[in-house]
Amino acid sequence: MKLATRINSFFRTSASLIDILDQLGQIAGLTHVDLNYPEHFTGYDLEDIKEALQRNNLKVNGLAVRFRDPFINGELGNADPKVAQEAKELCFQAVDITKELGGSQITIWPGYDGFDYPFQLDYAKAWKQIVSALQEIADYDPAINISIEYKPYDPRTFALIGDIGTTLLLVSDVNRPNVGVTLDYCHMKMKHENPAYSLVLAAERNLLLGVHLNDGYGVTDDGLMIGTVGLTQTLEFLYYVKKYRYDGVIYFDTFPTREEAAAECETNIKLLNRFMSLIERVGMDTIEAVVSQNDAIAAQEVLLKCLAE
Ligand SMILES: [Mn+2]
Repeated sequence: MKLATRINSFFRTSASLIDILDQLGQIAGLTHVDLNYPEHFTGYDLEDIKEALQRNNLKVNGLAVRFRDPFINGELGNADPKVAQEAKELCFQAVDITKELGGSQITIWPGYDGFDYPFQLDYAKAWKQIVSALQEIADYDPAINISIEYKPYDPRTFALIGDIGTTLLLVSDVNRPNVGVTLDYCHMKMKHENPAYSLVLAAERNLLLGVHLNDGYGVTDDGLMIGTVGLTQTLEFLYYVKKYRYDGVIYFDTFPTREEAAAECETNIKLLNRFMSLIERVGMDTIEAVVSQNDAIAAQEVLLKCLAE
């Protein structure tokens, strides 16, 4: 499995990205990193980052574009053409650096493209503007994938791109082969989606480019360790990760605000390995046979088998 973890979790106790890369290199099982652009690059020489990645045997999955203050009223869909252009430029730069670092994709979470009040936003105009911006970003370098990570709210009351259906509609409107979807478990729970179903909708269309695992209670983006709250839903989600042979990176998007970040990451890896071996022990065919019955009682066979001694 290709695994990555959230770098910002380590900034609580480490001031330097290079130190953090050295710490990540010590965690058995971690293979990739996702870097935030521009924040993780500010004050560093790209060559130093490359060197730290190499000596720690870490590959770059891609860059996550982080939109800050100037974009709080919208990014690609901002009504001010100058701000919208700056948002695009940020994505172009992220594509360039991703390529330079040997990564394959940028992740765009359009967290500020949304609204808080009725009559605040011209929905059709913003939508069309986002579609055309994503087309430009996708065409800028067709070798780099563009993955859209949706989240239903926070920081906006309503995100424009807030659920699996809307995201797939967006990807369909953008209509470029290098545009797809990143699924974040907590974001799906916030929208009351069942994560496995969202995965199937994306994977059936061959659009699954990223998986962010974490857990939470569904109201906010809790970023808890994986499977700790929604064990059965996580197992179902991972069953489909295997079934569709998703071979991209699994990224632990967790927020160890009190916990030691390396130990927290190692626990996520242990949990994931255990969940995957449970699924193997029960058997993909057995699970498929259970699912084909469309029977609530029969469905518990999977859980019972997982819990069997
Ligand atoms: Mn995420």
